[in-house]
Amino acid sequence: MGERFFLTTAIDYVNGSPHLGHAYEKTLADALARYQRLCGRSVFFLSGVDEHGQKVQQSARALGLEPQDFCDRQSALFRSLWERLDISFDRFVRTTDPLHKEAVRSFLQNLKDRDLLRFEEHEGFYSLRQEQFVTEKDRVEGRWPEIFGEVVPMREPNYFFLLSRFGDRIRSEIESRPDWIIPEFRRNELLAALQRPLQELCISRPRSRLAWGIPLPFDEQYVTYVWFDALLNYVSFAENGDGQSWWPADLQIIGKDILVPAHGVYWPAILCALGLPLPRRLLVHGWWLNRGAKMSKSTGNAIDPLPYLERYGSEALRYFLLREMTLGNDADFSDEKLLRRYQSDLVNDLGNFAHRSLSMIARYREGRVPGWIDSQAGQAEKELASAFDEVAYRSAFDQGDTSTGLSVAWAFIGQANRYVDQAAPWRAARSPDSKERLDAILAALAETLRRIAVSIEPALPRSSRKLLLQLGISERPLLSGASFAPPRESYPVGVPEPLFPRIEG
Ligand code: ME8
Repeated sequence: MGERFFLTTAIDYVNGSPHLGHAYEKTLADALARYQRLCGRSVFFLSGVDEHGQKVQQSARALGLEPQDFCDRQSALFRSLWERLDISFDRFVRTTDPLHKEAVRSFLQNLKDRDLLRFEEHEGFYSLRQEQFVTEKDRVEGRWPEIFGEVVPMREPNYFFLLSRFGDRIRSEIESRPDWIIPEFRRNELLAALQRPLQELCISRPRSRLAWGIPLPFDEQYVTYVWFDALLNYVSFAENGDGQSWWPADLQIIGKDILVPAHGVYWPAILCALGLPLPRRLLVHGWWLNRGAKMSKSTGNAIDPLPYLERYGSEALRYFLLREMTLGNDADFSDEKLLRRYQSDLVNDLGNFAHRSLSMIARYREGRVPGWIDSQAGQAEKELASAFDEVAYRSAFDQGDTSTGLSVAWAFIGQANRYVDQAAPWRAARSPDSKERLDAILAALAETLRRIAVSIEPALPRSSRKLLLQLGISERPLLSGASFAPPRESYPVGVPEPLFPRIEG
């Protein structure tokens, strides 16, 4: 077993259906998990759904369903979408899992035993949408920000986690880790937020008001605050079939709306309180927008990935999401952009190169790639051999930057297509004196196709596998095998079949 890599995603609320924003995050995590496997690491990829809380209870009621039945139905919806998108998680979290409920209860008991919880009456304001107490300080120009939805006055005795005790500690932990958050400007935002004194965190909700949650182990009249429950999934599910915890995570992927305070303040404080290490890194992505507005369940402008999956297939949707979003920023989704990427990058660049290469091998050498002879390589083959910038590719994927990583792979594909045009194997095929030249070109093409298949694996796992199988390779690819090393013996390849059918606009 090689080095280990543990990565997690946010767990999605099941009160609505999965939308394109959720699909992006899971695809991003999947591409990075596949990249780590490509580097030879042993990967544990954890993802799942967040099933408790008021919003879930309300949505279930609105449909006349029991919350558990509603969660079963919704979770299946998320899972089946991730299967269609080839999301290769190793474990799927459901916070209603008895294992998780027991773990949360024991964490709470631990905090209680160590006097890190206080029971007191709290009088203030409560955001119904965020399911949390808010304070006067949260008002912007006298008004409650829209993200809070309806805010009502509330007076209620509750349990509070003594968050303020951990402010200095988490500030210094984060200050000492310059690359703890990607991108860096998010780290600055978090450090700015940590300059203010921390309020204690209310971690309970009275059962009389909210029945759908994990009961506190020491007071059954209360259930656990949904965020406290949800964050703990990362440690309660951190076991990957080997009986050991993989915590701390190497990478936690989340959207920008849940950095401050959830993953940047509450989560490190909870970990410190439990004596557990912080995650090694957080990757904070931006939002997919629909005509400039964040898509979300509550505003009803969410884009359903299904029709796009049906029209373009999972590979195209994955590629588009990974390529089009600049890491950390927001991006506007549009049908035209997706169609453009599909036609130019997938049909014309990748599909075309694969098809031309395999067709020429079929036509000129009856489907056998000629064995490679070093002395036959000319300048053009040497340039092609060094055309894949593996260092740039690795450094982009190591930073979670799939867009740059894929642009490196596509620069290589572009070079491969130019090589075909310049080497013009059809000309060599017409001249009986050029047999050796044609052999060298065809062997270089097959080898280039193999390297391309390796480099696209994180984003396009199906196409990668199809191409490798056509080249007679069934083993799992490794990035260490992406350098130019064409076989010296001749070998047979499969019949070319189009990877990406043309779609009319
Ligand atoms: O926040 N574009 O769940 P959630 C990109 N259950 N990403 C988006 C997005 C968009 N338009 N909309 C949402 C929750 N996301 C909690 C998480 S983790 C312990 C608990 C991202 O269903 C969002 O940023 O509202 C988050 O990372 C994830 O989808 C789940 O959002």
